[in-house]
Amino acid sequence: MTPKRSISDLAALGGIPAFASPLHVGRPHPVDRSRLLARIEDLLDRRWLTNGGPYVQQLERQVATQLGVRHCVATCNGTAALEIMIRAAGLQGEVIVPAFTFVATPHAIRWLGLTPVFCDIDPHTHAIDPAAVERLISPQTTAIMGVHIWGQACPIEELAAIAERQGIALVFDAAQAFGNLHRGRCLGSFGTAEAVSFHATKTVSTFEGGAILTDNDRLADRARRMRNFGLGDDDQAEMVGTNAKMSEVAAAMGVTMLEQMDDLFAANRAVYRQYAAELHGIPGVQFFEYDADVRNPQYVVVELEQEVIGLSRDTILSLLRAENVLARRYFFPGCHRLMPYRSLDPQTRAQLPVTDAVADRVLCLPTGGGLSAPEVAGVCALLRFVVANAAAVSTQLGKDKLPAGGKP
Ligand code: T4K
Repeated sequence: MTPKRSISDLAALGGIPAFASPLHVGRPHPVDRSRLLARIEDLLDRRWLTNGGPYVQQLERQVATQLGVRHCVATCNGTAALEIMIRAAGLQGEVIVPAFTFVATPHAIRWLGLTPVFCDIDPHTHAIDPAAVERLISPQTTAIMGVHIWGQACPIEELAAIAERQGIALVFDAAQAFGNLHRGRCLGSFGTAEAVSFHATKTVSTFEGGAILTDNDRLADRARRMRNFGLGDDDQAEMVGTNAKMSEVAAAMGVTMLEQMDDLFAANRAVYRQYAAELHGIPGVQFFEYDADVRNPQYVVVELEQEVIGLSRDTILSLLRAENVLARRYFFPGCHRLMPYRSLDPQTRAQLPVTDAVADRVLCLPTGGGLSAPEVAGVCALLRFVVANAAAVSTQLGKDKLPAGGKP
């Protein structure tokens, strides 16, 4: 990293970028190639490439055992897992979801013709606010979909109490949460069902992939059929279905990454702890601290307080990007402000003040495979430098306009 001594060293102001190549959020961890390639050779030799082959079955068994859940139904991605979970659970009408989530959450609901009803979040945990959920229940509500945002458990017990009182289902988008715990129990084993993602950017990856996790035998059986065109045991369609099967090569990747899981989680914890230590005490930079339960702090999240720093989150993002620090403003601007939702229900925006405020402040810093301790130190030093020199940077930027924040 090229150190910064004066603001003219900032790449956005004419200096050399701090990093020669880009630092990403959620860079895939390196997989044990020899083990993966041996498995790929094996599946090629066997000529069984998809449709519930041995690696998919092995992955499903291992995940179910590790998480302590009766059924794991592997799918081609996390979004398909959400869609099949919703349909297999028989949800209809309205489903209450937080707006502060990846857009796949409401899209899965809407794709099936149901209505996502957006809910506000807690300012500290960034998770769905149970008090706000209560206010959104209507006669059309059939479920609450909690999201374990940043991979940390959302308020499961409070949501379960509401769901029971109202006689509605409770399902979870656990896309970011694979392998994490809540009060000693694995996420994926709560509610009627949960859906996880094994996307390339997740610590345990199958390139693309996902799974439905449930203790409900009927739901699991329906989900298995639905992911395979709705076919029953005699190859006849018994219900409407789709093709959401996981391939053998994806499952071979998953089985290999499961073997590495503990080491990968430990690597993420080391990065998270280093960021926590090195960002400590920077005025206006609030570090998101995970519960002690979280084994895999995969996202490193800060909230940047413009009123303290004197620069907006988006200006800081532009400065970082110029330095090859490709931080991300997940999940800006909140799903309620994205199409089609903002036009379907323009009133919602005014009702989600915490989501709006958090979405304007959050920045995810580089994480994932191959990120070195000196690189983390460099990112922290850069952020510290920008904050310390905010007034001068702001004055200079008045003259040199920066491009907008870039990819959210
Ligand atoms: N629900 C929630 C709460 C979710 O967070 C997600 C997915 C879902 C549902 C749906 O699950 P999936 O259907 O995706 O299984 C990423 C991921 O694509 C997405 O899986 C994830 N959440 C979301 C939070 O982030 P993008 O568009 O921001 O990712 P992308 O392609 O920009 O990748 C992020 C960074 O990783 C890049 O800066 C570059 C790096 N990268 C990415 C890929 C794919 C690599 O270095 N190598 C790679 O192969 O959505």
